[in-house]
Amino acid sequence: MISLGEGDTPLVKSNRLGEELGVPELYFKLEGCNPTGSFKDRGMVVAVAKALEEGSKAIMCASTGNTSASAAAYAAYCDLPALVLIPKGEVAMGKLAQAMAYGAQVIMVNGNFDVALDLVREFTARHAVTLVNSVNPNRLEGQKTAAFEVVDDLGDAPDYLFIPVGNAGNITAYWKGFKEYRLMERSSRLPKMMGFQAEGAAPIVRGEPIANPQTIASAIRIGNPASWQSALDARDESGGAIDAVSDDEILDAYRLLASKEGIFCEPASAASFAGLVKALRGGLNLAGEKVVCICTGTGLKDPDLAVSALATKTIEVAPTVQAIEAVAQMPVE
Ligand code: AN7
Repeated sequence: MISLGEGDTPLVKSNRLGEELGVPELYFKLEGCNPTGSFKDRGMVVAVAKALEEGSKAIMCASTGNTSASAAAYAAYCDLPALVLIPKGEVAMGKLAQAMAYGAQVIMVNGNFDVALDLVREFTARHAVTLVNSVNPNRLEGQKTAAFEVVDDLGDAPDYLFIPVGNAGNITAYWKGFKEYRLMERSSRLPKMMGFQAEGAAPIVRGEPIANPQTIASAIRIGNPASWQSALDARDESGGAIDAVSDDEILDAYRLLASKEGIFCEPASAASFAGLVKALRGGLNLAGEKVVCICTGTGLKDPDLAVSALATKTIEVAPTVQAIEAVAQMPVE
């Protein structure tokens, strides 16, 4: 009964990178087109609707940024107070600005995301406040709709789905969605699920929690994912893989997506495409396969990183046409 217009995001066919990489059927799902700029809105709308249904008086989450932005927006829309715990100094400016603008109470914790999530679990166990992190199953019910949309748009499930992994809720939700659609005979097959963590925050790949996760992709700076086991299940049941990509690989992917496809996503989002590039370099042949990369959030979330990482030089000129002619880069006439 509530909506800020989440879901129904575009599935865009690659115009350049797919051809260059030998993956002619490559698609990008633009989750940055959701109302708060990330996929979190799909799950948050359901979590908040269910909270209202149960007569909840407040919601709470821990967040690397996007969950807090989304929770704050739906709380504002529904006139519920939102409490958001964020790791101090580790959340991108755009996301912090959103939580503040929507009027959430922002509580900075001296600790990382994993610590903040433990605190939220403890707090919500003691008080009548609804936890809206992805350990709330209603979140995954909402997020699985992205898998439905991919199948609806392609006419069947893709062969491969590449997706970033942080707390591992989203890979769990997609796999649930693909399986349910298959069961309902809306698709004839299931994709291989290819999840990617950042190298310095890759507990699933390493097989143990990481106490002090580090990566430039702050959204997936998570050392002890809540949906760890279900991510392994998605990998194993689908015959896919969960691997790590370095910050350099993430930044290369981030630049390529923007400059060669017109898709400006945030660094964590670029882990999916970085993973695709890595898999191709490792010898995976995707020439005849339908491949979807999930772009989980918009690049505008982290403008500081964009300006520093892209390091494109800007030019200053006098306000004359001649000065512009002297510097303009254009095809020769
Ligand atoms: C852009 O906002 O965990 O594996 O607290 O913001 O489902 O955690 C965000 C995660 C990928 C990873 N891409 O998804 C949070 C948070 C973006 C993200 C992920 C996140 P999950």
